[in-house]
Amino acid sequence: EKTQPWWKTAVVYQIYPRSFQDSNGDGIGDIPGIISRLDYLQFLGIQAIWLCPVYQSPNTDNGYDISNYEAILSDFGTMKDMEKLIRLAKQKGIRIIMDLVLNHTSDQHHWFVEAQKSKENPYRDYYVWADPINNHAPNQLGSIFGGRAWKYDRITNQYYLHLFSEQQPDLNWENQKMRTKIYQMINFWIQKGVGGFRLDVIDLIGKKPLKMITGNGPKLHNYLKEMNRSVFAEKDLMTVGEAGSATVEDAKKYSGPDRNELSMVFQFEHLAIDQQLGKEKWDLAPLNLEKLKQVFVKWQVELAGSGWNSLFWNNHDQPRIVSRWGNDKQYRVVSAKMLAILLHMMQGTPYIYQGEEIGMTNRPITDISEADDIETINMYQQRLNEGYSKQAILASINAKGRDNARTPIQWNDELNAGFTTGKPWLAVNQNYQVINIAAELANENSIFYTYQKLIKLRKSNPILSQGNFKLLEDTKTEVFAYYRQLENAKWLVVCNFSDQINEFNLTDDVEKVIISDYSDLSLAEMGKNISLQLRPYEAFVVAVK
Ligand code: TEU
Ligand code: CA
Repeated sequence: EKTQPWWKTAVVYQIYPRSFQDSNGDGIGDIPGIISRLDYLQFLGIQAIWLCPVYQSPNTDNGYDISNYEAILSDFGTMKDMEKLIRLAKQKGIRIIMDLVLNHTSDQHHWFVEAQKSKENPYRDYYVWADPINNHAPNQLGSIFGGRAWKYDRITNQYYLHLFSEQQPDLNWENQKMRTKIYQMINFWIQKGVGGFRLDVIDLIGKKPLKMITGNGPKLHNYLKEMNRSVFAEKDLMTVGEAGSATVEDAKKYSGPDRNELSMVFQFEHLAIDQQLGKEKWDLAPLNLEKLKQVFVKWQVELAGSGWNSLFWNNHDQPRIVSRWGNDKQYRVVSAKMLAILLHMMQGTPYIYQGEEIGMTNRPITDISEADDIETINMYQQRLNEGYSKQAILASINAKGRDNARTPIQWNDELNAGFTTGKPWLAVNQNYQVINIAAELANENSIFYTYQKLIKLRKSNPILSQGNFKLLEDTKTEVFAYYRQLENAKWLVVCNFSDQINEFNLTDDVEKVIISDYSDLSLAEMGKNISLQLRPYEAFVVAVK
């Protein structure tokens, strides 16, 4: 049997550097801080780190506004520190996946500083410009961070495109010279020995803004094929594109084995289920479990053999999953484990967002002054203007705001949770004395050890990376159960996605327990054809005949 690429049995750990570990007391996490925690990550067992942007940036969007792709932000350290991180991580079997923001730069990037000077400037066409129409913006296109996506530039009497903030002008991918510069930059990082790339909002680079097309534009896949030929081909890299617009059919194009584009994409269909249809993420709706099952089943079944899934509950843009769909009060530990088991038994490459492995929770705020994120702050202002009450807006922010996942990592129960000796850039969650890594490591039944075990299982059981997936249809809605099967091996995954007891009829012959979230689950009770009373958030995986 042909060997699989390394990333098909890997688990990736996402680091938001600003909040991971501060090493010098300035309250900002940094690269030396990450280096000091590599032993912890090795103990967890992950094979790669997706490192959110560490490049030079004025930080209007915490690094997603890059002013120099080939320099490290001084808050985070130096290029020497970065090289050291790549080298020391590699020695521990951990590859570094860099975050590439290719849809836009910072307005302080020298390309944009030049481009703004005149219509004749050689960098002008690196960005997207349009003439006014009747003294107004060329069209109604909106920015993802609120307001119009067009900013008027007085010097040249034109508008430039910014699909995110005004300080994030969009690059013009139609420009061959710009693309070549980008490929050179990517090669710069490949030569430093990185293990791959996460490509920020890659589905937007084929945009046709005058036609109101943003995601999935006509030349998108041509650009990706060109990029692959120019930089990724024949190298042992993992590439994951963030593609909020991706359907299953799109994902096959991005990640199909013969397409020569990317290894996989992040799609967001499963994370859009708790928002009102056709509205924004702030417009909350309860989780519909039937829908969640349908979405997972569709992606699992349809990408099998013709693409590759990424599996994630969390990232730096999403609220904490244990607060979102688990129960962070009465059943925090067991619901966090259930969510982990449910996801990690599927086919694809799982991602763990920092702090998820210890069940970190959302951080509620009572006043907008406690918010840091540009998306949150813009939305607050916009909705106030539209007449929403403060209370309603804060409820949305506490449920969905990006700061929820960005609070510092809780290492121990000491000052500032061991994150910094100074004043943290964003307040530490007040529950750090109960929820912290030191406590997790000291408790053999902790969430941490469930994640550690899940990572090991994926590494050593081809059924997880290669087996097929089949939902059990005849269960209660609250019970999410499926089979994985590879040749003679068959695993049954059963998850009670509820704080109530739910019945499950076990019809298979159980051979052994692979993993469970209640430590007292006993094989002896698991006879064939018995009706099990699943406890709140109970989850187990068993090998069956
Ligand atoms: O996010 C893409 C994106 O569209 C997000 O703004 C997303 O819609 C939102 O956070 C969910 O509510 C990527 C990065 O992950 C994000 O941090 C950046 O702000 C954004 O691109 C711009 O670079
Ligand atoms: Ca620091």
